[in-house]
Amino acid sequence: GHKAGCVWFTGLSGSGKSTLANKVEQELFAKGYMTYVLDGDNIRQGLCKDLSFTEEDRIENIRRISEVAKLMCDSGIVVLAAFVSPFRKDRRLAKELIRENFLEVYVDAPIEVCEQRDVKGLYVKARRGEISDFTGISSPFEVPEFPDVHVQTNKLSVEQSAQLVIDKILPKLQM
Ligand code: GGZ
Repeated sequence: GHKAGCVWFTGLSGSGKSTLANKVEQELFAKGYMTYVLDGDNIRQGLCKDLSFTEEDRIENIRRISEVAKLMCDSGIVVLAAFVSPFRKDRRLAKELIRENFLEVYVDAPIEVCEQRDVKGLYVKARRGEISDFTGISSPFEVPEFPDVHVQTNKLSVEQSAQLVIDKILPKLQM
């Protein structure tokens, strides 16, 4: 049977994490895998709605998500987790907890590009000081040192980016 795993997407707001996670999910689902995308949209309104964007709350956010992702992996699902997850230590803890078929994907776009995209208008607000602790502006992002996949979303199409991820995760799921 198919194996489970977790692809963990990390990057700035607007770097393309959720878009890429959804594309990868489509591809894996088409191959018969059970898949699920976890992202801010389904986590921060429910499980983590009590949490803000302070360092402390982001740590707790990622901790809870890691525990959920682990349970989902145990049940046979390939979890696509798309969170800013700005701290190296928390990404390492996620990896150590989940263990099985864990892949770290650095979804990389220069902040200028993310800011120009400004899909949700959050960068404008952050620049005006209307949002505090905004990643890349008033809160740090620790660039992954050794990601399993480094995707430059301003240079590749979504399809090309997804292919890079698929090429790395499929062999693990098939082992
Ligand atoms: C970063 C923020 C913030 C602040 C709201 N900093 O582009 P988005 O909108 O859809 O993704 C961002 C999302 C980040 O939530 P995460 O749970 O992924 O963050 S973390 O892993 O750091 O816990 C952004 C929106 O929420 N958002 N305020 N201050 N992103």
